[in-house]
Amino acid sequence: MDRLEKCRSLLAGSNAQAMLCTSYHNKFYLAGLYSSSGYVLITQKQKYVIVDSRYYEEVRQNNRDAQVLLMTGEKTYDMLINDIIEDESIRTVGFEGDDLSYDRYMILKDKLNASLIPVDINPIRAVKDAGEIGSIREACDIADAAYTHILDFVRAGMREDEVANELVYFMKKNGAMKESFDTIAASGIRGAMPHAKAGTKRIEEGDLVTLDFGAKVGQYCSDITRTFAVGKGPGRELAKIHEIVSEAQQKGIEAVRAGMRFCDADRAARSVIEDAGYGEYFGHNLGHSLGINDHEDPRLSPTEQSRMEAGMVVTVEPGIYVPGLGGVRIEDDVLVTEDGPQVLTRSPKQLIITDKE
Ligand SMILES: [Mn+2]
Repeated sequence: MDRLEKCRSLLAGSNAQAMLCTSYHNKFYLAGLYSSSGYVLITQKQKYVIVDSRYYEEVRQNNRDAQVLLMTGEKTYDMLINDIIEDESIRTVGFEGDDLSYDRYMILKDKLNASLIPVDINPIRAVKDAGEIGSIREACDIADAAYTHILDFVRAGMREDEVANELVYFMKKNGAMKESFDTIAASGIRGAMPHAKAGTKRIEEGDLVTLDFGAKVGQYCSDITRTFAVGKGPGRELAKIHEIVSEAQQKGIEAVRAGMRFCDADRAARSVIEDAGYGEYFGHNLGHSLGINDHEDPRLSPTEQSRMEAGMVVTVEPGIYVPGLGGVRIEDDVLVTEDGPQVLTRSPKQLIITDKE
């Protein structure tokens, strides 16, 4: 099924006769439009892209299969949409409830001559096609190269944000359009905060450093985490924690396969951490789906009962975070196939100790 077919088939199971897309990710997915501005309207007959003059030419070139409509001061988007509503006798229009603000919803509700119904079309993006997987692979390769670079670059005495900025600069120099999200760099006891943004703390010799970062290629994200030691090895407990997280991550990856439930992968990894006595220090999900957004559904959570399908891309990222001591997380991006997991990020996962000089 192509993207429009997937969208229409999802609509057929809802009460909406057409779908009005407003989010960056779904407008990009359906029409190559990555912008806060503009609308993509999918009806059973036609795909419409409604943009102003800033986007018109580019959108027209990228959407030979669509009717591209120009909104202006005289012919506003609501007039254009109402014309379509009338032409195609549409009574109900779906909207993205998780994207449209309350204010914009109230305006649309007032202006459009159809009832508005919230419809979640994000599931159409869950299974990736070959082109999408190709972009994610490239994004993973760039992240891997950046990790190799940063292991060589980092020294005790540097600030976390200095390391994070170097990482982003390297990725951009090597083909990334941007970073997937704000880079997480947590050293020493800050490692106990799973999502600590890179700060001004200086990295000390013997600190464990957790870097969680990714590159975007063609709007598709990679998302990788590694935890390494700077200059000398960490204490015994943190070294042991690194081993436990490695083993949990391996078990989680092995449970990624078409037909498996997401919660079963979470369980496989979580059991390792619980059996080692650190269950209370692993407070987040095992992972999430990955695509145009860094965090997509379905999640690899303890409660997600749905099953993985070939072509989905997920992260596997267990961690242990001990307040006052530090933390370890290891994350890979994994393609779900019928035959099992295909790990797309390939950076080494053993506990690396960087050079002193
Ligand atoms: Mn992640």
